[in-house]
Amino acid sequence: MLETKSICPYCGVGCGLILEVDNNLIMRLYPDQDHVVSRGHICGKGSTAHEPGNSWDRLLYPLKREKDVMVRTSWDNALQEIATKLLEIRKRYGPEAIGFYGGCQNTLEEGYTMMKLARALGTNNVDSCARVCHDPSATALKEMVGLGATSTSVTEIPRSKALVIVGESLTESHPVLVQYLSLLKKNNGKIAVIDPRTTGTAKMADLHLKSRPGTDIYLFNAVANFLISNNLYDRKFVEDRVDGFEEFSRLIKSYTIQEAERITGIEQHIIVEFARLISQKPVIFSWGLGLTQTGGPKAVRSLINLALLTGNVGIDGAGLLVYRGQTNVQGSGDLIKPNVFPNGPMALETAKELEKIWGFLPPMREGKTVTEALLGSDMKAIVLMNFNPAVSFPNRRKVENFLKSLELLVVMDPFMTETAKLAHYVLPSAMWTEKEGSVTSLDRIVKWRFKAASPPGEVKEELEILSLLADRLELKGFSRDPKEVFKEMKTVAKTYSNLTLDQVMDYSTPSRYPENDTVLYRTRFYTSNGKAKLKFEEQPEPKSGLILITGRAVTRYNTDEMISRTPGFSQLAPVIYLNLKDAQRLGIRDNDLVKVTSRCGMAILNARISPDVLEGTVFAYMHVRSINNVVCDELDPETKTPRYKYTEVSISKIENIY
Ligand SMILES: Nc1nc2c(c(=O)[nH]1)N[C@H]1C(S)=C(S)[C@@H](COP(=O)(O)OP(=O)(O)OC[C@H]3O[C@@H](n4cnc5c(=O)[nH]c(N)nc54)[C@H](O)[C@@H]3O)O[C@H]1N2
Ligand SMILES: Nc1nc2c(c(=O)[nH]1)N[C@H]1C(S)=C(S)[C@@H](COP(=O)(O)OP(=O)(O)OC[C@H]3O[C@@H](n4cnc5c(=O)[nH]c(N)nc54)[C@H](O)[C@@H]3O)O[C@H]1N2
Ligand code: SF4
Ligand SMILES: [Mo]
Repeated sequence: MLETKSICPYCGVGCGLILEVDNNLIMRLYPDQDHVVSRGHICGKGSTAHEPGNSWDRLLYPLKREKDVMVRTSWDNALQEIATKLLEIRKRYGPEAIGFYGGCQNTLEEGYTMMKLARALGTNNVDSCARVCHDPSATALKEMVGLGATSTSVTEIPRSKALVIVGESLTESHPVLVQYLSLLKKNNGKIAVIDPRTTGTAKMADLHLKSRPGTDIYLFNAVANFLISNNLYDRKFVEDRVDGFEEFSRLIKSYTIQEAERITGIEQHIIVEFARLISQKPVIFSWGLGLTQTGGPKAVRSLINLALLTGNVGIDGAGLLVYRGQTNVQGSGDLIKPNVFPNGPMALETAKELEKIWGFLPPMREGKTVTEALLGSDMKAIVLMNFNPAVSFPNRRKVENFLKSLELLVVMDPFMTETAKLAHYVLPSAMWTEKEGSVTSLDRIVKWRFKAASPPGEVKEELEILSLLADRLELKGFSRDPKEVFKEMKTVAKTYSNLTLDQVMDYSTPSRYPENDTVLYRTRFYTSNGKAKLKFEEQPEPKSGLILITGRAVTRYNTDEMISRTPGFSQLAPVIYLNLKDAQRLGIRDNDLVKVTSRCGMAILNARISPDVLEGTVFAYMHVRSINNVVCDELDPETKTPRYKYTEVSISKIENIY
C-alpha cells in the first residue's frame, strides 16, 4: 500500500491527510498527525473526501450539446470547436464578450493558468468564487493593513486573552478549529460570539451578542466610541502605527451604546462587557460570512477598526483572522481578479512587467466580476472551471436564464451539475487526488497536493485541458506541468515569492506566505507608509421585515456535489427554522409546509420552530437547493458580493396540500 500526503479538498482549514493507495484506488485516508494546524484531527467530510471520486456517475469523456441532448465527443473535437467559437465570438463582439470563472477547490496553478489564458485572449473578465464569500475581507484588509489575508494564525488562539468571533460558526463550517477554542478555554481565555443565531459556537462562548442582522457596523462604531471616550484604547499604538485617528474619533461620536441597544437588540451591559473584554491584550478578532454577506467591506472595516484601536495587531496571540471558506479560496482571491493584476494594481508598469514574463501585454480595462457577469451582463461566452453557479448564486432563475442565453458555455467538472446541464460543452475534470498542485489555507499555509491516482476514463487534469485549449488558440507559454506553473506564478505574484517548491512540498514545515511567521506586522504594516489606517463607516438603515439568513450545516458542503456522492451521509431535509413568536404570529406550527417568498422567487419548505433563531429572522441551510430561488441578487456596491444572508421574505402556511 502506497501512502501519499495531501490536504483536505473541502474547507479552508486545510487539514493534513494521508491517503492510502492500492492499485490506483484510494482505499482509505486518515489524518496527518504532523500537520501544524489540524494536529491529527479531521472532520466527517474530510475523513470521506476520497469517496466522491469513486462515484459511479463520474463524467468520463467530453460531452457536446446537439440540439437538446448531450452526446459524447472526443477531446480533439471539443477543444477545436471551443477554440473556434471563442475566436469567432471575440471577432464579432470583442474580447470583453468572453469570461473565465473558477471555483476555489482549484489549485493555485490551475487558477493562475485560467487567469492568464483569459488575459491572453484580451479580456480581464476573470474571477473566482472568492468574490461571493470573502472579497469584502480581502478588500478591507488590503486597504487598512496592506494584505488581503489573515494577519495571525489559528495556532495563536490559545495564547490570547479573548477571541472575538463575528458571523461565523466554527462548529459547522471549520469544525477542526474547535479544538483551539477548547485550548483557549483551558488557558482561561474568553470567547465572544456575535451572531443572530445561537450556533454551536455561540454555545461555547462566554459572551453571546445576539445581534439583529445587518447591524454590526452600528455595534462596532458604538464600541469604538466607548473605547475612545473612556480612554480604553491603546493611545501609543494608535499614535505610532495608525493613520486617521483624529477624523475617525470625530465621526464616531454620534454612535452611542444606548442607541446600539435599540438598533442591534443587544442589551447595553453586554455591549459594555464586550468593549471591556476587547480593551485587553492580546485579543484576536475573527470573522466569517455573517459580516461579508450582509455589510460587505464596510462591516469588515468597522471590525478592523476595533483591532487597531486596541493595539491588537502585530503581537503574539492577537490579530485579524479570516475564516476563509474553500480549500484554496485564499489563493484564488490572491491571484484571480478582474480589476487587479496578479502582480499588483492594474497599471502600465505592472502590465509591462507581465509582458516580460508572459510574452504579451494584458488588457488594461477592468473586467467583470463573476456576479456582474452572470447576473445581468451581455456577455456571449463563459468558461467555468469547477464552479456551480446555477445552484450557488442568488436569484437562480436569473442565472439560469443568462447561462441559457449564451452562445458558448463551457463547463469543466467531474460531475453533471445543474450548471453543466446548461452547457454547450462539458469537459470532465480531475478530482483533487488525481492531480498535483498547491493550495493556500486560511492560515496562509501553502501546501502541495501529490497525485495519488490517475484519473478514470478520458478525464483530464485541468492544467492539461487549459494548455491544450491554449494550443488550439495558438497561444504560447501555457505549461501543463504544475511545478513549472508554480515557479512562474511566484515570480509574478510577489507575495508568494518567499516560498520555494521544496518548502511547499515539505510537510514538516508550515510554509506560510508572504512571511513564514504566524504573526504579520510586528514592526510595519504592508501599506505604502508602513502604517495601518482607521476607516469610519456609517451604518446603513437596517432592513425591517422578516430576514432570511442562510448558512452551513456541518454534514454538507456548498452545492453538495461531493457530499451527495459520499456513502454514509443522508439527504438533507428541506427545512426552514423560525422563532416561536414569529411562528405564532404567522399561524405556523412545527413541521407545517410553508411557502417562503421574496421579490425574486419562492421555495416550499418544512417549518421547524427553533429557539436558536432570533425573532424577526428565519434560517435555512444554503445547501437546500431551492433556497437560492428566494435569496435575492442584491450585491454589495463595492465588491459585488451577494448579500446571501439578508433577504426580506414572507412566509405563509400551505393548507390542504393533499
Ligand atoms: N460543513 C461545511 N463547512 C464549510 C462549508 C460548507 O458548505 N459546509 N463551506 C465553506 C465555505 S465556502 C465558506 S465561505 C465557509 C463559511 O463559513 P461561515 O462564515 O461560518 O458561514 P455561514 O454558516 O454561511 O454563516 C456564518 C454565520 O453568519 C451568521 N450571520 C448571518 N447574518 C449575520 C449578521 O448580520 N451579523 C453577524 N454577526 N452574523 C450573521 C449566521 O447566523 C451564521 O451562523 O465555510 C466553509 N466550510
Ligand atoms: N444562499 C447562499 N448561497 C451561497 C452561500 C451562502 O452562504 N448562502 N455561500 C456562497 C459561497 S461562500 C460559496 S464559496 C459558493 C460555493 O459555490 P460553488 O463554488 O459554485 O460550489 P461548490 O459546491 O463549492 O463546488 C463547485 C464545483 O466544484 C466541483 N468539485 C469539487 N471537488 C472537486 C475536485 O476535487 N475536482 C474537481 N475538478 N472539481 C471538484 C464540484 O463538483 C462542484 O460542481 O456558494 C455560495 N452560495
Ligand atoms: S475541517 Fe475542513 S479541512 Fe479539516 S477535515 Fe473538515 S472539511 Fe476538511
Ligand atoms: Mo465560500
